[in-house]
Amino acid sequence: MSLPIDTIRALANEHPKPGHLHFQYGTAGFRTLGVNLDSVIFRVGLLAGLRSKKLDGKTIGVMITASHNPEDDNGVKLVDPRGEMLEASWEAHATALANATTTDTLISTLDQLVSSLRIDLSKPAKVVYARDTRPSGASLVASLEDGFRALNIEARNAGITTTPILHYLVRAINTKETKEPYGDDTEEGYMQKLSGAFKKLVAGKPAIPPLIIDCANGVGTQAARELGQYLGSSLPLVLHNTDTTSPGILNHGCGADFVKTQQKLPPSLAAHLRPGQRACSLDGDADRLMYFYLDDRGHFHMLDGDKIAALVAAFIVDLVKSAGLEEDIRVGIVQTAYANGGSTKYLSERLPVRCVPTGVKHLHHAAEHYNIGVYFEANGHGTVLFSPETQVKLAEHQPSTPAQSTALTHLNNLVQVINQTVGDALSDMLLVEVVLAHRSYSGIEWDSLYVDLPNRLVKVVVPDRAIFKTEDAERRLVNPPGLQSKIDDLVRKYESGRSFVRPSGTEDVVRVYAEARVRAQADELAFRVAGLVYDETGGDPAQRPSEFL
Ligand code: G16
Repeated sequence: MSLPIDTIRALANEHPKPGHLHFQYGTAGFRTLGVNLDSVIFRVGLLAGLRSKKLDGKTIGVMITASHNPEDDNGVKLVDPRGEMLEASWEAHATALANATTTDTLISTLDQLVSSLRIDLSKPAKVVYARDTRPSGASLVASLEDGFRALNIEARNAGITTTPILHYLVRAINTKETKEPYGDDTEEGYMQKLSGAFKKLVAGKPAIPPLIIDCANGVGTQAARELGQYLGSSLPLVLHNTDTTSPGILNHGCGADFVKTQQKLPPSLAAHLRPGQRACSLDGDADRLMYFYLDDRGHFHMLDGDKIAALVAAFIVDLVKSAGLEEDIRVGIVQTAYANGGSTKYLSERLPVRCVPTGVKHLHHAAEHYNIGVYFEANGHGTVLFSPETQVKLAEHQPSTPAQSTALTHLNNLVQVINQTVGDALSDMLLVEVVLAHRSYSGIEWDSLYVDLPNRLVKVVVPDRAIFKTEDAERRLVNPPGLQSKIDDLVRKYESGRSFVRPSGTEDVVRVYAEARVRAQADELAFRVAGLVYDETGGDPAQRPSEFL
């Protein structure tokens, strides 16, 4: 069987590639201004079909979202059959297809892929797809559907939903009628699975006070609303920033990325949050989660992905011990260079900790090496993985005491409440609430597990971020030459100083992270390193990062 060239040609001609643009499948798929993505999304439709055929007709996911980015951006990522990110070797194929300059080169690139990857075109192709609430989403879905039509792909539209729900659906569809079904392959199935396990985990605990959720004016709004109905009084949710239709407000002055990068309360919550009350922010596609609270003096305290990892990992370790399984089950943590030095110290005194490059795909794979792998990026993106063998062990282990039995039941319910396919703000939120309920912690006790080193993240706009190359899990620059030693010289001047520079995978900027013993020093170090980066790339002196200098 060969490619349906005529159909592909006719449809591809309706989605021409803009001549001047180069696209790259990066940290989170393709991501750029929504108006530039028509051809890319059409071609992703084709690629999803090839991927499914290559995997013997397993269902592949396609999510149209730009997550925490501004509203005008959009993007697309592919999801592999177990709900994990697209296999890394296929990222290059995605990039090649996206950059084919004409319909003819697109067809020849497809042909090459089919033969080099030995894809049997007679196999079926199945895809499930969804989008977030961005205004450009509807027309991009139409482009994607043309891609499906071109290859005669059986496609299921999951509508407007969160990234993690799409990942859930992919795994649920592919594990249906297998020995390890992930859940009913519907949004209701997701809600029931998570809320059901949550209710079992908090049964008998004192009533949980209401939790404020900042929905970032994004797609998390409707999912949180629905989840709230399933949870009922087990966890009262109070939703804010729920306007998904007014232009320009998605992720604007709110959401998980705002909280993390600004390290402050979304202004829209100021009138609603009482001292001591817990609140959390989702990002634009609800795969990141940040908690926070105000203390008695009204000071803002952020509980980020590192704090979530510390809270959750310690709880799981205790349960494993109480279940009598500490000799059999090894719990480990995966972080990135952004992890606060305070968290790394706290965690590595208790557990094995690995550092990997930014991007959930790297963390996910590293976490698979543990029996239970807890991975979180500081930005609030993460989850917990229970290896298949561990899940069997937990399901089959015979406890010898009532205490062991209780701990084992909790662990089995955690397996259900956690969305193990990818970081999931709503699932992570339930997980956090479970631990807080079991520990009788407020935000204050949670926050006091360890003290964060003051830190600062700065974006630098440079002419070409591709010249920045890193090594050692992005902790050191190898290019431009000589820049790392200048950074090292600066860092040495600051007590507990640490700084690194990496090109963003989702925005056209270079990111600079710095931390130090005191706030002013962390700020100063960040801006001085940003200045070095700027000078190195020959930017306009008028736009040099100048705060605190
Ligand atoms: C995506 C990835 C995250 C990663 C982030 C980094 O987030 O899924 O794992 O931390 O990009 O972005 P950058 O490379 O720009 O620093 P999201 O939430 O945008 O999908």
